[in-house]
Amino acid sequence: MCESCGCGEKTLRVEIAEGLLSANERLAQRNRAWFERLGVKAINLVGSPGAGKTSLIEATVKDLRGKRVAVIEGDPETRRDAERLAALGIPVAAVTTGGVCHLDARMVHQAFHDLEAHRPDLLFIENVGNLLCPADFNLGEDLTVVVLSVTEGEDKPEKYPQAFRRAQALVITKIDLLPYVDFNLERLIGLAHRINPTLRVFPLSVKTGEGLPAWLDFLHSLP
Ligand SMILES: Nc1nc2c(ncn2[C@@H]2O[C@H](COP(=O)(O)OP(=O)(O)OP(=O)(O)O)[C@@H](O)[C@H]2O)c(=O)[nH]1
Ligand SMILES: [Mg+2]
Repeated sequence: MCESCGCGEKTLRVEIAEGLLSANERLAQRNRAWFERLGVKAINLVGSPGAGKTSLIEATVKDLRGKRVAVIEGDPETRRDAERLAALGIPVAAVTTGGVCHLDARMVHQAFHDLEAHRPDLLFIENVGNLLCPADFNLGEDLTVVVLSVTEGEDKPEKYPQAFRRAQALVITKIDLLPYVDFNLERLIGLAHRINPTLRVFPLSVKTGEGLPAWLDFLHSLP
């Protein structure tokens, strides 16, 4: 309740937010059932702007053998990342959120209508670049993967715990830059595991290819 005038504004805002989240949750469950019916593994990539999400998808698609891949590409503005990926010849559905800081289950649902006919085995969903809002919105994915680059600092699990809590895997990108930045890989992994002890961790570089095989093996091993 707003303390100065008693208008109830805060209560109303909380009720609207809770209503939106539960509507999202219902649609996320429908997405999940849809993906399961088609045998699609949906992977929600969450990370800061420039963490290397699109580059990771590009490198994965180039090296992943024997799997049909499709991508839902979320961006606040422009279709640039979607065009980068479409250039690799994979089906891509672009979602331009118009400044909204996360994808939601409805956006993913609508986008997947354009991809369903391709019958992908893996569906990458590149969320809008940030570590905060996407953590609150279930999309119906099988896996959430946090993508964090070594240029961002190793304190991120403590600052954005919800994203790390939700995730099943952490991809640490740009390890080719480790000699040039103050970044303690072990400390990051320790902090991430303190929040989520079962988190699988994949340090890698798409520039040198180091670490990519372990990530690809992980994708191949998904049930
Ligand atoms: N050195 C190095 N640079 C990388 C690596 N991965 C990505 N980059 C660079 O990092 C920059 C950002 O990469 P993107 O893949 O566009 O990042 P993103 O997370 O998709 O960014 P947004 O979609 O804007 O949120 C690009 O200049 C990439 O070339 C890496 O492993 N090593
Ligand atoms: Mg991108």
